[in-house]
Amino acid sequence: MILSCHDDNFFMNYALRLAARNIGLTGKNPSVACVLVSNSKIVSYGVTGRGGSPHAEFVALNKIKKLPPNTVAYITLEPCSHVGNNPSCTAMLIKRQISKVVIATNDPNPLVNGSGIKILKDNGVVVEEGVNEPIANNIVLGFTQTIKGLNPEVNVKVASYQNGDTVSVDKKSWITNSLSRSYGHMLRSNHDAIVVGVNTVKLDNPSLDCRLPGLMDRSPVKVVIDSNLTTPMDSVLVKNADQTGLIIISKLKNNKDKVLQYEGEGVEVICVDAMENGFVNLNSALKVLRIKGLNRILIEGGSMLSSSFLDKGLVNLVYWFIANEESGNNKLLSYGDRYLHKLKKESKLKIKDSINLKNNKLEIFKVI
Ligand code: AOF
Ligand code: ZN
Repeated sequence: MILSCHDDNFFMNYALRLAARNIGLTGKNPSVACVLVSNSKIVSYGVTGRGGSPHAEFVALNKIKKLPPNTVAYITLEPCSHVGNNPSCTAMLIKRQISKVVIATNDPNPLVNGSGIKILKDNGVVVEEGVNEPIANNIVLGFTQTIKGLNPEVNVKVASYQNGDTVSVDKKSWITNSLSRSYGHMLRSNHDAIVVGVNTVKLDNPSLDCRLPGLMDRSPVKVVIDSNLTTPMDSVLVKNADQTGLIIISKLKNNKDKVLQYEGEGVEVICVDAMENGFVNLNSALKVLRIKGLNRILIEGGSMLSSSFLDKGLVNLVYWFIANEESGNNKLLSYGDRYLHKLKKESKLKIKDSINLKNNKLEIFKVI
């Protein structure tokens, strides 16, 4: 049976939703999903596993011993054609006599890059490309950037009062509601690393964990940008470093004793070069994170650090949570706060999505 175009969209959408579930869980490998369909019915499905193995196609094909004739595979990324840590998915699809493969987007990995599609076609498999491609591209954006040697995907999280004043880092009590905070934790779960500045550690002493029920094991690596190595030894991040991982990125300096002290607590200290203003070079920091296989980075503050990343043109998306409270009008905005507002005013932040979170709102902006 030949499935219609309508079916292609439907099943690919289902596959894309599955792939989205494992974002932040698959290491430097992208999260991919494969849905096997026969007679308009799903007969199996798979998503890339934790740490990037097994591949989605392997999971889907291994769940079912005998495939019905004319099975169609809906795959969110072109199947791999090489043997790496995992066997070639293209070879597996051919061996299992899949009749048609519908693909959302091509694999930018130079080891694949169209060869998966070519091999399938050469072996008589019908291939349909580009179905719901923009959604798939968003899911694999961090991977696409890093495989090309570019910086990881960098997203910034900000919270502000209704009148636009950004929540200052010294504000201990929450102004956003619990739904906004849950969404914030969900963002933590689908990024590979959370980055904060050392001042946020000193003022808030955060744990930066994902505390959503069922997703607690998805807490990403924590990173502190700390030019002068002053992260407090008794901070929650340092105390938990052994279990949850902590990287401190500092500028080049001879402070071996301090480094050894942090390392004794299970912290990894990495030194990079400094910018003219004496702070850590953020481009170099991102390069270090890319080399460590961290493809999606969430900047959680403070506003100075976020605005520095924005100023250098390093940010992909801004997640802006808006509370239902007004701030007092005597609040002075920090430089970082003012910079964020300036970008918004100058239309450098293009609205991509707006989500209602009870009496709060989340606006997602693409940085242009
Ligand atoms: C797929 N299905 O689920 C994923 C793919 O070292 P390996 O063997 O794991 O290969 C890694 C590459 O495979 C990765 O860079 C990307 O090109 C592709 N990812 N391919 O067929 C999957 N995650
Ligand atoms: Zn594969």
